[in-house]
Amino acid sequence: MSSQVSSSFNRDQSSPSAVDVVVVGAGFSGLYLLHKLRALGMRTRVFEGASDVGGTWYWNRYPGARCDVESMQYSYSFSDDLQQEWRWSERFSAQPEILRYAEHVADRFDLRRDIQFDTLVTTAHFDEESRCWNIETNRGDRVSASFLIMATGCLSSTRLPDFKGLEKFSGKTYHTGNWPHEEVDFSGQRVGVIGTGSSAIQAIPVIAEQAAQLTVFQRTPNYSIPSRNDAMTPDYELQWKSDYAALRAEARKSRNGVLTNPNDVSALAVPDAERQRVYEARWEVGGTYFMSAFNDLATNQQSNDTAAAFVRDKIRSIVRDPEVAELLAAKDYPIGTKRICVDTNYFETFNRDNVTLVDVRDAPIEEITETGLVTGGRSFAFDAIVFATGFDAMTGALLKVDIQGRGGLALAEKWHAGPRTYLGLMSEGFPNMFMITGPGSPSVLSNMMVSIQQHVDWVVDGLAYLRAGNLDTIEPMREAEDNWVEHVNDVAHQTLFPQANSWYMGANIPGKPRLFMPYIGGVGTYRETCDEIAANGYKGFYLEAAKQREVTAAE
Ligand code: FAD
Ligand code: N01
Repeated sequence: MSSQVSSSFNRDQSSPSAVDVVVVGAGFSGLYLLHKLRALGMRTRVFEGASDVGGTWYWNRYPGARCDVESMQYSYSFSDDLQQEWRWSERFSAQPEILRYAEHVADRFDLRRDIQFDTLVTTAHFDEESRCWNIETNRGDRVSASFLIMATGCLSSTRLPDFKGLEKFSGKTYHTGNWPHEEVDFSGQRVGVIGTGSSAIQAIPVIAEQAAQLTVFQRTPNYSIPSRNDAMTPDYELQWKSDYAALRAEARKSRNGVLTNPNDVSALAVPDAERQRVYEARWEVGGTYFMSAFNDLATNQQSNDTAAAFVRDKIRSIVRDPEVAELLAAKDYPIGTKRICVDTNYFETFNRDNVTLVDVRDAPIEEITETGLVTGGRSFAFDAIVFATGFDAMTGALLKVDIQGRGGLALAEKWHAGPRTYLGLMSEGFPNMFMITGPGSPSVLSNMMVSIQQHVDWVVDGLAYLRAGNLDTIEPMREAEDNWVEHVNDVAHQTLFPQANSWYMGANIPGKPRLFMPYIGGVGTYRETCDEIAANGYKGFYLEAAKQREVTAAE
């Protein structure tokens, strides 16, 4: 005779509006969560604002959108059947293929039946008496859940600057992060692109091939490395698939969740010629591997200067007009401290006759007019304007929801001076609410597929632990959280990252507290910390015994 606790947390099992877990978001995080929670027997309901799965890859349909972590690595590892059967057609796959992959995962694991699409979660309040989250949506749903998991994405809340006169423009406007589903044809058009971040750098070369005239408005130049994207070769695919388990395990232990063949040597420890040779070799391979050329590019200004100078020289060698080349060459922040970009023919595009670069650093865009925009006293006329102006990253989607924890404390209020979390997974005062790849975790500094799966596994294992121990509440201790926030900050300040006005620092959103949000201690180290904490009975968390939860006896 053995005894086991009921598989369910929520005591109100008869009501369809009472579930064990509500998951918000059906991107790669939400999909994997649902799969795992089901396997644990949790009654789970997923809400998603979009009309289908895919998250980032549902929304970012702009021309040229693709991943910059190789597809053999930017994919789920939780199912060997899945990773063996799926075939990527390119080294860095394009958005339509990544979206098809997300759809395939939803079909293969029969996930859609528990996802309610076209529905935004607007409110989530913790009820201390029932120890449940009361959740409301913009479609009038009211659900009570024992656990709330925010899988809302770090780059899902688009940012459109508050340009004067925006509503006056009579042409078409687009945001890269909320691109239409129907094909956009720029043929014969005069197009303006505002922004030169990763999205713009991918979109500009493709738009330039279509448009009659393309004008790019640049406030801050970006460092970009050629992707050298190519068709997937059977050999390369086999190399990965024949050793997937070991390679994925290595990625999990690595610094960024990607196998980049890191060179464990300082850039200053080698002669100039050797350093140049290493950079050339990485430039030829392409992609973010470049940033692993030496072990101190993120921490030593002098080392970083050598990499930055190399990329600037490359830009000068590609772009024929020396003035344009100088404008495109980033000079006032260390390379990599704004998210490094990866491109296909970005700098080359400025050699085209139909492409013009306009520097708006000293002469900001004054206003959008009926026919175009005005900057530095000059007017530009357009048929279409593309805003490649980014996201309210890491905290934007979380704080759009009216989240209230113990005592009615609003998350926005608690985080008014910046996000405070324990491990980037939970925040004190908000029991039973988890964040996937939240601020304070490696998240956006990593191969997100690795970080997403690590978080989902940790959270779902945690729920299994609670259930096995007849516990129903988990919440970080204030001291553990304070120590973690301090640690995240300390580690960030051992690097050059805080120097840049990046979205990592919240610097792209007026009024947003300026602090480095992700955890830069490394994916492998972070995983060890999380695992140790779990192995030590969830050290730093309060765990509370279940209230009157039914215990069923079973043979
Ligand atoms: P998302 O994919 O952002 O999904 C979150 C979902 O939550 C969205 O669908 C959103 O609609 C939904 N949602 C949010 N709020 C609510 C609400 N209140 N109610 C209901 N639904 C809500 N990462 C990499 O590691 N490698 C890459 O190469 C890479 N390329 C990228 C390219 C682009 C263009 C962008 C924008 C990001 C890229 N990223 C990349 C980061 C990418 O966001 C992650 O890799 C990953 O897709 C995130 O998955 P997610 O499920 O956590 O979040
Ligand atoms: O956004 P961004 P993004 N006037 O914030 C400019 C991931 N991603 O969508 O730098 C003029 O980087 C702004 O200028 P400045 C990746 O993590 C990955 O491009 O603030 N310009 C900047 O140039 C990435 O980092 C891929 O001075 C204005 C641009 O808009 C993240 O998503 C592809 C302005 C915004 O750049 C976000 O990238 C795409 C104004 N008022 C995205 N306001 C891959 O390849 C803003 N800008 C994997």
